[in-house]
Amino acid sequence: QEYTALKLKVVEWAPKAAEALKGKIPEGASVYLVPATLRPETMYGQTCCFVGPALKYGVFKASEKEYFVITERAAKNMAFQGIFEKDFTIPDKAADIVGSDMIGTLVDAPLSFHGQVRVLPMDTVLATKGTGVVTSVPSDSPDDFAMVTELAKKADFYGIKKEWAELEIVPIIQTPTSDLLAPYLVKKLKIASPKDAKQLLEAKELAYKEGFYQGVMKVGDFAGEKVEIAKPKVREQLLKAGQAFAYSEPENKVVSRSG
Ligand code: ZZB
Repeated sequence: QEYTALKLKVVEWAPKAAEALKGKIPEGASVYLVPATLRPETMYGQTCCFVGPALKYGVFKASEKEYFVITERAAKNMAFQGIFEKDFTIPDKAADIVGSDMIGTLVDAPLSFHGQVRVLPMDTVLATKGTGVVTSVPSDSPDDFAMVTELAKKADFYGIKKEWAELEIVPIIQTPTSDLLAPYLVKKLKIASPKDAKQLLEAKELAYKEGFYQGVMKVGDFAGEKVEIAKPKVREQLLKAGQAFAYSEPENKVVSRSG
């Protein structure tokens, strides 16, 4: 899988994260949460950034001035792919941090209408995929819409401020059925919560297909162009601006030793 890894610069740490990182990051360095996405053309619609509250992350040194918050597994893959400045075989880790400590952190979200968004919890984030950090686009990702709906409903339970989960969901892609495809599908398939895994998987597949083959951009520099055409262009813009980089996921193949 070829992902676009997006750099969400930390603007303000949640108190527990600030405590955990105290004295561990050099003065003047920037720290980024780095979600891996397959949908760079949807970045206009980012409303928050998800981490797994129980997942362990590292703050890895990418260069003298830049640190990435990702899983250890992703850091090893990135080191192997030559993404870090030095060719660390074992990536240089400045600190450990658990997802729950980052909830509430404010980050810059490149291209997003909202400019800055909060880090919020999502229990279904997999440690075994991407970077373990997920950028949330509730307009076009059914999983994300189901999760932000749940978070807004039960803000106290999740220990967040309700308004962090209630950023406006702006339409960014028009398809034959809707310009808010994820909310449309969540309603249509009667998805009540992030626990409806089976229907969410179906909704995700439908959203990918319809968005990619029949979607037209409503916003951004490529408004009016088909998603198929705009996707690589938005990606290139992000890469050129230094706001993202290519990250590929090794295939989960079983290697036979018997030859
Ligand atoms: C933004 C986005 C916008 C995404 C969208 C999807 C959609 P997939 O589809 O299963 O192959 N993702 C990335 N890493 C993780 C993780 N560790 N755990 C859980 N989810 C993860 O995986 C690729 C997508 O799954 C990624 O692309 C990311 O969400 C999420 F409008 O980024 B995406 C219809 C989907 N739309």
